[in-house]
Order: sequence, then structure tokens, then C-alpha cells
Amino acid sequence: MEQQEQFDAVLAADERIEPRDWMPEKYRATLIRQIAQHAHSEIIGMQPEGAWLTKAPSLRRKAILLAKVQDEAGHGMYLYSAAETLGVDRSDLLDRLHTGAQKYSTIFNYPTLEWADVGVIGWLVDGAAIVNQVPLCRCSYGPYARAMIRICKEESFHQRQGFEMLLALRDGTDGQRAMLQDAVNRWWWPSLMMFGPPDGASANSSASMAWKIKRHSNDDLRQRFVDMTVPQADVLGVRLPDNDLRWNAERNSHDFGEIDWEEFARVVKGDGPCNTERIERRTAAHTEGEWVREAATAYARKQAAKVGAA
Ligand code: BYC
Repeated sequence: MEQQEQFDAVLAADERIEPRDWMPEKYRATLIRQIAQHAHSEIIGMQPEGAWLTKAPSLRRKAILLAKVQDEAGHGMYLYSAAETLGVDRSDLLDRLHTGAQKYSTIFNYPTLEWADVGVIGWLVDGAAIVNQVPLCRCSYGPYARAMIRICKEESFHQRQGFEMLLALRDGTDGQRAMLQDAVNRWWWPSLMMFGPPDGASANSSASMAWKIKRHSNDDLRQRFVDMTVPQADVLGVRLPDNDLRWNAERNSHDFGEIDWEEFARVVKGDGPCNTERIERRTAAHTEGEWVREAATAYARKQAAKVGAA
């Protein structure tokens, strides 16, 4: 069978493409693009939450947040490893992040101004991530699909810890409830932008869906997230900041207002509230971590030599 036919047959049978298999170069390139951007988002995502590690209101909350931030680093590692199976080098991908040649999610360019932001990130940002990422567990590329299974389990845990923290604020003082509402006001619209541009403007969707990398369109997943989140907002006693948000019985879904796509474009292009700060911090951490990478490489070399000698 021709290579292309074999590739098509694997997709048609809903089986997985593995690193050793032949694949079209455009399929490889789009996977590298998406997996790398996803990995970058995970490690940049450590910053807004990490900012609250020293300010968490109790030892319990600090320990939970520390574990969550470490999980994000782990997700980055699984994803860079998955990308490397496609023949790219992790250090090249990091260079592309640092120089702005590759993107990361717009959501992490917004600041965490208050403690409630940490819980709202868990509820809305991790909640959106789950809706977007559960279908990726069935992505046609094996290493990405397998990485996503573990990531999604951990994201579900993150989402629940965020919600649990917000329940505590709901049951707290008027000041705590006001802080919760203010955080929701600021994170709601950026969370909707996480799903990407509307379907009509999504350049990559049709190819990615034909290749079974993406299983649903950006708008379908965004709608699913809105429908899932509205009843959760009721439980928390918060108002989602959208005057056009209402149930549509005909569509059996919620209608919602227009997303500010100009703001989205600005943040993608680097002009969000925290883009510069995020990349500066990331680049500094990379430079400061040079000695750790050198030590790890030297240690690995020593261990390999020991095994070779034995
Ligand atoms: N931000 O053709 P489209 C997380 C870009 S991690 C920035 O629809 P695609 C978490 C897009 O890349 C969150 N850029 O693209 C971590 C494309 O530009 P290029 C990240 C965006 O790939 C820590 C252009 O716009 N999640 O949740 O078919 C703590 C046109 O878009 C964004 C993932 O990466 C955006 N929001 O669909 C807590 C999941 N949206 O590349 C949580 C995996 C779009 O052509 N990725 N762009 O220059 C995906 O599912 C898809 O890549 C997307 C976009 C749905 C994001």
C-alpha cells in the first residue's frame, strides 16, 4: 500500500499514528505547532498562579497551590516530550517561545490581582482547558493522545480545587464575595477566548479536523463550556458579566454576547497586559537555570558511562 493510503486507512479506522509511521509533512508541522504551543502555555501558565505562592492565606492553600504549579511544569514536560517524537528539539522549541516565533495561550497574559483569581483560574481556565482537551485524548497522534489522558486527569483535579476554594469565598464575608465577583468579571471573557477564533476565522480547523487532531470546532467547544459553566455560576452565587447571556430553548443552549476579537488579536500579537513580563520572566528563568541543565547532562553522562563500564 502507498504510504499516503496507509496513513488514510489508520485515520479512517480511528487508530493512532505513531512516531515511526510515515505521515504527511503538513500533518507533522501542524502537530509540532499545536503541541509546542500547548507545552509553552503550560509552563507560562505557572507564572500567574506562582505569583500567589508566597501570599496564599494558609499553609493548606499554599501546599495545594504549590502542587498545582508543579503539575503545570509536568504537563509541559509531557508535551515537550511528545513534540520531540516528531523530530524537533526541545531547546529549539524553547528558543521559539522566547523569541516570540511560537505562541502560547492568550489567557496567561492577564494578571492575577487578588487571591480569588487563583480559584477563578482553577474554575474557569482549567474548566475551559478540560472541555478543550478531553477530545485531544482521542487525537490521531499517539504520543499526544496519551499525554493528554494524564493531563486531563490532573486538570480535573485542578478544576475541583478551584471550585472548592471559591465555595469557601462564597460562604465567607461580603468582602470575600465581592473579591470573587470581581475576579469572575475579569476572567470570564479571556476564558472564552481560550477556544480560539470563531470557526469562520479558524485557519487550521478544517485540516486539523480532517486529520482527527481536533475533534470539535472552536465554537462548538466554547458553547459546551458556556452551557456547563452557567449552572456552576449559580451555585457560586456569581453573575457572569454578559447582559446577552440567556437560555435559548430552541437551540437547547445558551446564547451569549460577542467576544472582543480585537482584544484577542492584540493579546496574541504580544500587546496584552502581561506579555512582556511573562516572556522576560521565562527567559530569565531559562538563563538562570543553565547550570541545572549542565549538571543534569553531566550526571546523565556519568551514569551512562557507569552502565557502559559494568
Ligand atoms: N491564544 O486556526 P486556529 C491550559 C492561534 S493550556 C493564543 O483556530 P488551532 C492550562 C492559533 O494558534 C491552554 N493563540 O488554531 C495551562 C493559530 O495561530 P497559528 C492552551 C491562539 O490550533 C496551565 C491562530 O490563532 N491549550 O489550558 O486550530 C494552567 C488561529 O487559530 C489562541 C492548548 O494549547 C489562544 N487562545 O486551534 C491551566 C490546547 N487560539 O498557530 C490551564 C491545545 C488560537 O496558526 N490546542 N490561537 O500561528 C488547541 O486545542 C488548539 O491549538 C486551539 C486553537 C483550540 C487553541
